[in-house]
Amino acid sequence: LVQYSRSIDPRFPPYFKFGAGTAAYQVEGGWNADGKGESMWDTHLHEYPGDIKGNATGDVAADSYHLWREDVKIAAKLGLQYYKFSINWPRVLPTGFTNKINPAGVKYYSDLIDALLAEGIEPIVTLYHWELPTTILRLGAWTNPLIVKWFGDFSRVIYSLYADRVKTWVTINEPIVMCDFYYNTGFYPTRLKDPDLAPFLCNRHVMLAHAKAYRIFEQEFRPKHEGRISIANNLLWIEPATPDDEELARLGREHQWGRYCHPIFSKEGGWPLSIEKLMLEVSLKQGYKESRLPPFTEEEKAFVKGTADFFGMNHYTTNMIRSARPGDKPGIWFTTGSPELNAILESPPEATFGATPILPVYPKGIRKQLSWLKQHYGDIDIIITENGYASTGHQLNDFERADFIKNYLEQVLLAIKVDNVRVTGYIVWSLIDSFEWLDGYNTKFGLYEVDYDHPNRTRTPRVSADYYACVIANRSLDVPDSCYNKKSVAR
Ligand code: GBH
Repeated sequence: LVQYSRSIDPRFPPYFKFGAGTAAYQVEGGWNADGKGESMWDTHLHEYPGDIKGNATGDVAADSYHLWREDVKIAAKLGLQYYKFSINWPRVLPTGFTNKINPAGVKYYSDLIDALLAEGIEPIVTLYHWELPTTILRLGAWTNPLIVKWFGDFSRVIYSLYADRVKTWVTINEPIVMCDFYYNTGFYPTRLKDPDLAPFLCNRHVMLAHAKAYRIFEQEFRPKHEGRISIANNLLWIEPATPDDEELARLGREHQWGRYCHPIFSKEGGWPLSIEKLMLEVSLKQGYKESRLPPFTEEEKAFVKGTADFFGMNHYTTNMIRSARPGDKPGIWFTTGSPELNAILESPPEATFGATPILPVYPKGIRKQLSWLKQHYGDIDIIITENGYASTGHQLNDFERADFIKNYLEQVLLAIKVDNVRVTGYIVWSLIDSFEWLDGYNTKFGLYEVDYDHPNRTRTPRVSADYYACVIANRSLDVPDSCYNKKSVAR
């Protein structure tokens, strides 16, 4: 592990807060415990076990439904200021709708929130990290416009239960994954491969559902409770592969995350104009009579615009973009390219890799990303709601993860101190090893290892946990060597 290079003042500003996160399906288990309904992940993995590496499911996962006290203990030991977790929608509303509320689910999150607050840790609650009730999956999931109302109703229930104690909310996690990625591959619980229409219907409904949840808070809860709300977008930083690809990179960014940010954060609202234009042209060429990216009415634009009190940024990686050459297949938008832009995405040549080939490690990208946000959306507070490193195997000596955190945080400090970007928080993905979607339990992101072969799901700190605890305690990247001592490897 290389010591911090002292290229800038290594101390974090006093307002900056450190955290770590998890998501309900990835850690909770207790899939049918105490009156919980099914989410689309429960149903999908029971119907198609072979879809996931090692036939893994989240039925038990890290068993945080029962072991949450340990998670709180770990969070306190690390000295976290934020713990970000998500609500499992059908754990609270077993039918997906508000006709039935599950008292055990209500109590679970209530106890967790109280325990965090008792340790001086602020909860950041994500309303939706892909735990869609199966009832709503059957009704068309995010392609059904009624989801806007249903998500609003769900949000109201959650605020009424916890807004007295929770002060920071994220409505929806990474809509680009559940819209663009799910519907372009068909591997995910929606099991629908429909690249032409579904991603864009989903995109539109997500924007409106987010805004609905925001407006409900604003009108019904803000008078009584303080609170900040935003959405957490996955921002893949895109660099031009050659000087000729500058314009393509601009379009790529607007296509990649502009569609999920511009309607909320831009001055004018609505879709990014360049993408609105492009999607109309492409759609007409394909014989459609209108754009596959359905336009917003002026009223809808105004409804969505400004519905965020901070910017929630999940950032993992950077890609290079270039025009497709003859023979290239501009595959799936978000990971390999875009048919609409006739473009290919590739890893930066200098990148290094953890265990996930689609997440090249490229720390400089995060600084560029942060500057881009300031330039385009103004001086809004930014919380880095996810950033983390993938490893495999039983590995407590994860110096690479500690390095990853240090190198990304160094770029964040440069953004704060040199570029004057208002970054106010940083949340490591993730607190503990969890169910990594299609990768099952092979890919690990945890500061703490979870022993998935043991019924107790024993949690053990990795070197990165000790390192991160030191950074938090010192509020600086300049930490003593003793902060990353070698672990004795248990197995
Ligand atoms: C985040 O997504 C998610 O918010 C979080 O839940 C997830 O655990 C974390 O990143 C790490 O992936 O295995 O074929 O499903 C970031 C985007 C989406 C990129 C899932 C990796 C895995 C491909 N990630 N994707 S697959």
